Amino acid sequence: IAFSEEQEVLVVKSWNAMKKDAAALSMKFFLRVFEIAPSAANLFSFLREDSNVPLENNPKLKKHAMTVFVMTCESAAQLRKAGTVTVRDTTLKKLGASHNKSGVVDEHFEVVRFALLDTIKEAVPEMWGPEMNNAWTLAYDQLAGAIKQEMKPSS
Ligand code: HEM
Ligand code: ISQ
Repeated sequence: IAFSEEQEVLVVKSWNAMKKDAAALSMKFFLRVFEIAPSAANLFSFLREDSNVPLENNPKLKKHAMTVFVMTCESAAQLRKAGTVTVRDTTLKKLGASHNKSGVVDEHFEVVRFALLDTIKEAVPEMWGPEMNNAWTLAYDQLAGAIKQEMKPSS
């Protein structure tokens, strides 16, 4: 994995600074996805079911957003130590299967990456810069690539 020690330091440093605000940041992250791609909301069963509740008050969304944000950040922070992509509480195989079933396509991963980078940039503006952007992009792309790999029908 082409993830350098410097990049690991940047990711771990910013994740440590964001951790305490993970709940609020997760919500921002999720809502940002739907700002960029409103139609992506149709992919989520708990949004289809509770479509009359405002997005930001949907309790399932809150819990879900937090899981995804923490999973993505921890996977990034672990990347060098583990030597490969790892996820907490589940497997890449399960993630691949569920995302496939939900109708997620490659373009969605770019929307989520954009929303993630935007959220981090807003959370730690004093740390943000091209190196931080590159480090998070690389870490996210490894995780997204691993999930996409498991989404292929052959795997
Ligand atoms: C479900 C993580 C990318 C849409 C989930 C779950 C997790 C997760 C942990 C819940 C468990 C499961 O259903 O397996 C991630 C991570 C991603 C990623 C770590 C990228 C690195 C995406 C993208 C989309 C997406 C790009 C499309 C916008 C969904 C949907 C569900 C889901 C629709 C099912 C929600 C439901 O109806 O219950 N994701 N996800 N995910 N994700 Fe993602
Ligand atoms: C990916 N999968 C499930 C939920 C998500 C919420 C926000 C951003 C990405 C996500």
